[in-house]
Parts: sequence; C-alpha cells; structure tokens
Amino acid sequence: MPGGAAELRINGARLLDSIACLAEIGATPEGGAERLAFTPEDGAGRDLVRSWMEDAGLDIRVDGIGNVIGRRAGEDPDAAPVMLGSHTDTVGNGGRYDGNLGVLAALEVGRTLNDRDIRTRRPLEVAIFSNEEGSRYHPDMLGSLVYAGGLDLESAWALRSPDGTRTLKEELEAIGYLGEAPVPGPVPAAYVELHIEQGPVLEAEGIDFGAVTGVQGILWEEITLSGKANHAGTTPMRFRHDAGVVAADAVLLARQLTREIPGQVATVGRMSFAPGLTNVVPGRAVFTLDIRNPDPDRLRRAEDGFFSGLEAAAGREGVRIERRELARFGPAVFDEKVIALVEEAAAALGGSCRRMPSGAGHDAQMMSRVCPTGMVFVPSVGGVSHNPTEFTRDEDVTAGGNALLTVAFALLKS
Ligand code: HGY
Ligand code: MN
Ligand code: MN
Repeated sequence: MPGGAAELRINGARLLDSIACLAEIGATPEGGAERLAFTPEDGAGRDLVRSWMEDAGLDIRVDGIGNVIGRRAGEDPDAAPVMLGSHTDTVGNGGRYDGNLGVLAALEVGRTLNDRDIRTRRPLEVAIFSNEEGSRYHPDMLGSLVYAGGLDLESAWALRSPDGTRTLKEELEAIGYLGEAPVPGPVPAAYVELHIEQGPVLEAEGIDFGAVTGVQGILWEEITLSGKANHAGTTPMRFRHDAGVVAADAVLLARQLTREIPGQVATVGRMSFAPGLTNVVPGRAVFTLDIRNPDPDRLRRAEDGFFSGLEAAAGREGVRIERRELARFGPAVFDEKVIALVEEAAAALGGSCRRMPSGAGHDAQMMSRVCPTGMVFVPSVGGVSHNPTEFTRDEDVTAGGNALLTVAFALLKS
C-alpha cells in the first residue's frame, strides 16, 4: 500500500474541473446553477455524477427515495463503510458549491485512492442524497431523512409537487431514480460531509477550516391567512378583513423576535396575495416561515411568540389562520471523535481551524441520527450562499478536499 496519509493529497484541479462541469447543468446567467429536486435538471446532474462514479469503479445503488450511493470495496467485506456525501440539488437560482462540493470531494477521495492503488480496510461510500434543499418538496434533507429512517418511503412518495399535479414518486420515476435499494439504508461506520460554510465566520476570522459541532434546530411552516376580498376604493377601512395587512405584520413580527431571542434567525421567504390585483383588498395571503435556533427552548419560545402575535394581528383584522408544518427538526450534535479528526486533519494540513455550529441544515444532520457524524467547513467568500454569486476560493476547495481525504483515510483504516 504505497503512501500513507502524510503524503496523501487529492487532485485539486480534477475536483475544481468536476465542480465546473456539474455547474453547467442548470447553469444560470449569473454563474450559478439551478437543479431543483426531481426536475429534469436534477436528473441530468445525477446522471453526470453517477457516470463519474462508474468511471471510478464504484458499485452504484439507487434507493427508493433516489439516493445514489457508489461503493468502493474494502479489504474487509464485512466492515461497515465510511460514507462521504452531500447533495446535488440546488435552491432556485442557487450557487455551484452548496452540496456539490461535498459530493464531488467525496468522489475525489475515491479517485485519489484509486490513483494511488490504496486498499482500505473499510469500504468507502460516496452518497448523493435526494432533495436536501426542500425547495419543491418538504421537508428539506428528505433523502437523508428517509435513509436514516426518519420518514417512511410511502409518505415521502405521496408528497405532491408544488402545483399538485404529480407525486414525488412519479417525478422520481420520470428522472429514472426510483431505485430498488432498501430504505432505511445500511448504517455506515461513520459519515463525514465537506460543505461550504454559507456564512461569514471563517472568512471574517481568517480561519481555514470549520470543525462543525452540530446543526441548529429548525421549523418551517406555510401559513394561509383568509380575510375577505373587497373593493379597494369603496370598502371603508373599518370594514376590511385584509389578509395582506396581517401578512405584513407577520414579516415584521418575525424580525422583532430575532431582536428579543438570543441566537434566533427568522425568514419569510415566500409570500403571495390573492387575487393579487391593484384594486382588490387581498382576501388571502400565503407565506412561509423559517425560524431556527441552536437552543430548542429558545426555538420553542420563538414559535410561541410568533403565533401568539399573529393570532392577535389576525384577530384585529378578522382574518383566519391556517398552519401547515413543512419541517421540524431539533438540533443535531456531531460526534466528538469525528470533530477531533477534523481538527487533526486541519493541523496536519497546516491550516487553522475552529469549532462551530452550522446555521444551515445538512444531510449530516440526518446521518447523525444513525452513526458517528461530522462535517468540514471551508470559507464562503462574503458569507454568501443560496445565491448565484456563492463562491469559495480554489485553494479552499482543494484544502477542503484534502481535509475530507485525511479524515476519511483515518476512518477507513479504523
Ligand atoms: O435550509 C437549509 O439550511 C438547507 O440549505 N437545506
Ligand atoms: Mn447544502
Ligand atoms: Mn442549501
């Protein structure tokens, strides 16, 4: 077995090239990518990465929720694998690194072991998890949630497309990823995910790597407000039941909570009025709420505070509230051993490192339910993500790949 971890480095140019090639699928004018889960673009992105997995000699399996897992055999066929992965679906008008870096760096680990003809005790598995973003189907992290046994396949298959015309199962079939492999999936010995930080911390502190300690709790809801459509000119203000006004209150209420509750973030990302005409008082408003906090008690306080405030605003306006929960996940805590391996990898690579929680959700959040899990963060320029200008410097991409390789190699030998 030529070479040990000390000399083991990925082919950074190959990883960067893979990122650039994948970004051409669903490419957007501003240099980002859009491959919404279970759309033809998502299917094409999977097809491309799957072909690279096959070229690398990985044995491919596709499970019932469309997760694609490529396996590189280990010397001990009975040993549980080390799984590396992330996602290749994106948000609308998203970036080229979110998720894609983690999948392609995982593949690069396999390619590097192949280049050096290194056999490992444990098998290596490279995973593309379905619908991490939750842009069209909820909840997010759906593929890894099903893989980890957090949602049954029938319920996931029955989810309906945003326009209600198709089921998730029909869309999976349409893109050729309604697989046979069983879920919940086999439990790995460990799961490690490389991801861009998607926030400003590493860049601001001039730190090379994040050793991620866990993921904050999250609640997503879709709220429908029903008032009374009426004439914008003739309806006296005191007679109005304006769903739009209550929706506006909701946005400001969400922001106010973040001023009152430590560590609280809140976002109203989508809002629509009906009938949505200049001269009609909005009879209906639909909006989404995304609230997150690393502390579960504070997250609950934010949820209670938001909805009691919304009830009061709706009561004043004579508007009715309907709630639909889209995602609710408690905070995830990563494995101390894996976190320490990330810190050791950073040191071995001569990089600086800090422990930090993740503000974003990740597939690692779900895999931490079933096996020792950790993540490696690399800096996001300007802290920007979920935006076509999302950028991570080439040297940080390569460093992240080497950190993932170093952590994986230690686990593959264990
Ligand atoms: O919403 C999130 O944090 C992730 O991008 N799905
Ligand atoms: Mn992601
Ligand atoms: Mn994302």
